Amino acid sequence: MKTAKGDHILQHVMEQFADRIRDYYADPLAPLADQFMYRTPPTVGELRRPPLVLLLGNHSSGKSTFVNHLLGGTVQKTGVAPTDDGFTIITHGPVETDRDGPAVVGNPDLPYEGLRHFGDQLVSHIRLKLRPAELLRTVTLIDSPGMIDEAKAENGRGFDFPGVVRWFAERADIVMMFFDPDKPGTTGETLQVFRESLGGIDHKLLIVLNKTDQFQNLHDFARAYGALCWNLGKVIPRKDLPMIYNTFVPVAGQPASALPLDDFENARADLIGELRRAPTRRMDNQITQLQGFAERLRLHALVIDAAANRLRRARERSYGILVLLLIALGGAAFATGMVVALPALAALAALAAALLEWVALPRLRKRLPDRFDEIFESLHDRELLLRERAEDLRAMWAEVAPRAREVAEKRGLQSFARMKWADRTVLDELIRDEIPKLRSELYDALRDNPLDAHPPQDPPAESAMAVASDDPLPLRAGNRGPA
Ligand SMILES: Nc1nc2c(ncn2[C@@H]2O[C@H](COP(=O)(O)OP(=O)(O)OP(=O)(O)O)[C@@H](O)[C@H]2O)c(=O)[nH]1
Ligand SMILES: [Mg+2]
Repeated sequence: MKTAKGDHILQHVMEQFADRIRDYYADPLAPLADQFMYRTPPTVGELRRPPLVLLLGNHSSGKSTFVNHLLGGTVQKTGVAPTDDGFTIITHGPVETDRDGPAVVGNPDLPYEGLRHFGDQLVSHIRLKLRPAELLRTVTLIDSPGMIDEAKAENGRGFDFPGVVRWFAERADIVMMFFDPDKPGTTGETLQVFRESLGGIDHKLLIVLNKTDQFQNLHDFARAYGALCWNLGKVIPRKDLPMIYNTFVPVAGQPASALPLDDFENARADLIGELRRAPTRRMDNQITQLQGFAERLRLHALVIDAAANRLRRARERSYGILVLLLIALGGAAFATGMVVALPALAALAALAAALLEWVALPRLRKRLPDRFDEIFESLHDRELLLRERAEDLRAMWAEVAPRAREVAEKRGLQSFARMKWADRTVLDELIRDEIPKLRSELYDALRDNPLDAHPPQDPPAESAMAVASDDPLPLRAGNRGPA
C-alpha cells in the first residue's frame, strides 16, 4: 500500500522534473522565442497548475453522476433533462465554497484568466467549487455542459463552445469523453467538438461508453458499441480503435441489468485508476508540451533565419556588385581623363543605392514569406526523405507556417538578428538528446516510486481516494481557492 512518505518522495521527484522543465523554458527557449517572436512559453503559473481532468459528453451521459461518485457526495446536480449549461471547475479547498465566473477568471492566482477572452457569456457560465475531498488534492475535475444535437454552438450557447472545449482540452491531462446507449456518438455537437476541439490530443483522450447497466441484452450492447465505433471512426483520424471503457455508475432505483456487470465494474476501476494517474500523466504531458514547443520554435526560427539570411545576402551581393561597378567605372574615368564624370557617377551610385533600399530589397522582403514553404523544404530535405518523419514534420510546419509568415510580414525580415550557431546547437541538442533523456528519467523515477503500486479501486467514500499528503506543493498554485 502506498505511504505518505512514498507520496512525498514522488512529489519531490515531480518537483525536480517541474524545475527542470521550467529551466529549459527559461533558457534556451524563452530568449529564442523572444528573438524570433514565437509564442510566449507557458508561465510558471501554468506549469504549476494542478492536473486537470476534463469530462465531456452528450447531455445525460452521466458526467455529473460520475463526478459525484468520484467525490463520494452530491457535488453536482444530475438529471435526465439537460442539467449543466456551464463549466464547473471542482478543486480542493478546506471548506465548501462556490465562486462565480468573474471571480474565477479575474483571479491571477488561478490558471483560468485566459477564459476571459471568450466573453462575458462564457464567464457567466463558469463556476468554481472548492471541496475538501482528498482526491481533489491531486486532480482538479472540470464538468462540462452536455452536448446537444444541433451544432449551433455560437448562437445557441452564446459563446464559442468548441473554442472553450479546446482551451480546456489543451490544458487538461486527461479528457474523458462520455457516451451513453441512447446517443452513441450521434450528437451533432459531439462530432463538431471532435473535429474542432480535440485534434492532436488523442493521447490524453479516454472514451467512455457509460450507463452500460441499461443494456437489457448483448444484442443492444453490441449495437451501441458498434455504432459508437462507427461514429468515432469518422472523426478520429487514426488507424487503430482507441480504448473504450464500457462502464456505468450504480444509481439507486435503476432497473437491474440483464447483463453480467463484473466487466463493466472492472472497466470503472480502470478508468478511475487512469484518473488517479493524472499527476504523473501531467509530467509526461508537460514534457510532450516542452518537446512540441521546442520543435515548433526550431522550425519557426530556422525558416525565418534562413529567409532573413537570404535577404542579407541579396543586399550584400547587390552592394558588392554596385561597389565593383563603381570602381570599374571610376577607374575607367580616371584612365580616360574624364574626371568630370565622377560627380555624375556618384549621383548614379546614390540613385542605385536608393532604388535598392526602397524598391528592390523591400520587394524581395515582401516576396520571401511566400517562399517559406520552399525554404522549409530545402532546410529539411534530408529529414523529409526519411519517410516516417516526413508527414509529422510537414504537419508541424503547416501549424507553424501561418504565424511565421505573419511575424515576417508585420515585423520585416530585416529586423531579425542572425541566429547564433551556439544557440542552434543548444536547441538541436535539447530536442535530440535532452528532452528524450528527461522523459526516460521520468519513466525510471516512476518505476522506482510508483504512484499506483496498488490496483485502482472504486472510492466508497472520499477517504478512499486519499493521497496522504498535507503539502501538495507543486500543485498548490491552482489548487488554492481565491483569497
Ligand atoms: N442507469 C444509469 N443511469 C445513470 C448512470 N449515470 C447517470 N445516470 C442517470 O442519468 C441521468 C443523467 O445523469 P447526469 O450525471 O446528470 O448526466 P450529465 O452527463 O451530467 O448530463 P448534463 O449535465 O445534462 O450534460 C441521471 O438521471 C442519472 O441518475 C449510469 O451509469 N447508469
Ligand atoms: Mg451534468
